[in-house]
Amino acid sequence: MGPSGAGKSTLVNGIANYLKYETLREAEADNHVTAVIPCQFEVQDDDYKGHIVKMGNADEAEENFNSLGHSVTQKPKEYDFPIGNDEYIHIIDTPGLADSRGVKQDQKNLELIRQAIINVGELHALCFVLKPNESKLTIGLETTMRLLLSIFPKKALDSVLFLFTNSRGTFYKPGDTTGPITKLITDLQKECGANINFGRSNIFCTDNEGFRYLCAKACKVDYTTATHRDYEDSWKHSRNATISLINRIRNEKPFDTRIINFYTELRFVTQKWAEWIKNCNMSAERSKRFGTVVYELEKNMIGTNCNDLVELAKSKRFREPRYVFDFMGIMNILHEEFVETDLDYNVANEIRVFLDRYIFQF
Ligand SMILES: Nc1nc2c(ncn2[C@@H]2O[C@H](COP(=O)(O)OP(=O)(O)OP(=O)(O)O)[C@@H](O)[C@H]2O)c(=O)[nH]1
Ligand SMILES: [Mg+2]
Repeated sequence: MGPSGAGKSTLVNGIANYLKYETLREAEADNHVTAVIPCQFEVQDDDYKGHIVKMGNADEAEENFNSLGHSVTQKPKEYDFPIGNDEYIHIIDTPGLADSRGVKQDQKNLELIRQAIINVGELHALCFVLKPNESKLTIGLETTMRLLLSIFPKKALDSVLFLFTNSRGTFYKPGDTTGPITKLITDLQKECGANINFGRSNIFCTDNEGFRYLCAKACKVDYTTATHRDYEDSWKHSRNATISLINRIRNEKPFDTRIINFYTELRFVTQKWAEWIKNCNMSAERSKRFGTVVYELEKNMIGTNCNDLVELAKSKRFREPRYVFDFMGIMNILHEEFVETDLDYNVANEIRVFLDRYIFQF
């Protein structure tokens, strides 16, 4: 995931090749380049004349090349690569955000990403793909990160990894982007207690120009942005980063992505529950149940913004609980409130249906 043009699709193509060839020279000797995702880019010769390099036939509904700042990748798609021992790595490439078509397009793409994540069932890593040369926390970078993070429960944030592309110029380090990302992480920690690591163990730096060089060669276009030695080095660094990334993911415990839907729907039904609560006098027990659920929502998701609901609970004598409930704890509270008692207000039925659905899923 990440901003449009960060190099997500190129990275997936790079990985496909790094897993096949140890060195750029080996790949060249084999005279073969794998482009699992069609790609297209322009290189300029010494007279600044542009030459198009094009690999694979792009279906416009999947990869739509344009020079308008629109996201090239149109929808999330999974790519699988064998990594030995009968194991596969499954990577989902996604459309980029901060699309020049504006907020509406970003919302559409965000929803496509959210659905793809929920459908996959289990995720071992949430990879943010970034470029190393962003020295400011621009609105584009900040909103992209905030929107994407808002999909996940806080528990999933241990799986956040940062993948840098284009990093030869910064010696395969995150470079100036360190500042804005660190600031954003600090802000999120202050705002909602989200903990995101940004350090040696979850930063992986690549430069996929070795892959671009191979594509250009296959199209008989001279690619001379750097020396052959630089491309060989890029290949070596990017391949090592790919291997470290795979090793890291292998040891990661996956999280159940259906939880995302659970919290989103819980937010929705809780809003209705709140409408009912606003107008009634309730026992301390019942106000505690409502308060605990909204407090849990507020604690668990970034950007759900349930503060208004927490305030409502407090106005009904709710005090913040001493410990945070987990998913099953919340299910039990809802069960107590809506199944064990025979409430006859509309929302009760809706919540019962919601509970039935999730009780059997997990
Ligand atoms: N030199 C260099 N160019 C890169 C690298 N990664 C990507 N590019 C180029 O940057 C441009 C954008 O790359 P894409 O892979 O299409 O970016 P994306 O993140 O998939 O973009 P969207 O699909 O629009 O979200 C292309 O011209 C790539 O060839 C890199 O590591 N080094
Ligand atoms: Mg793409």
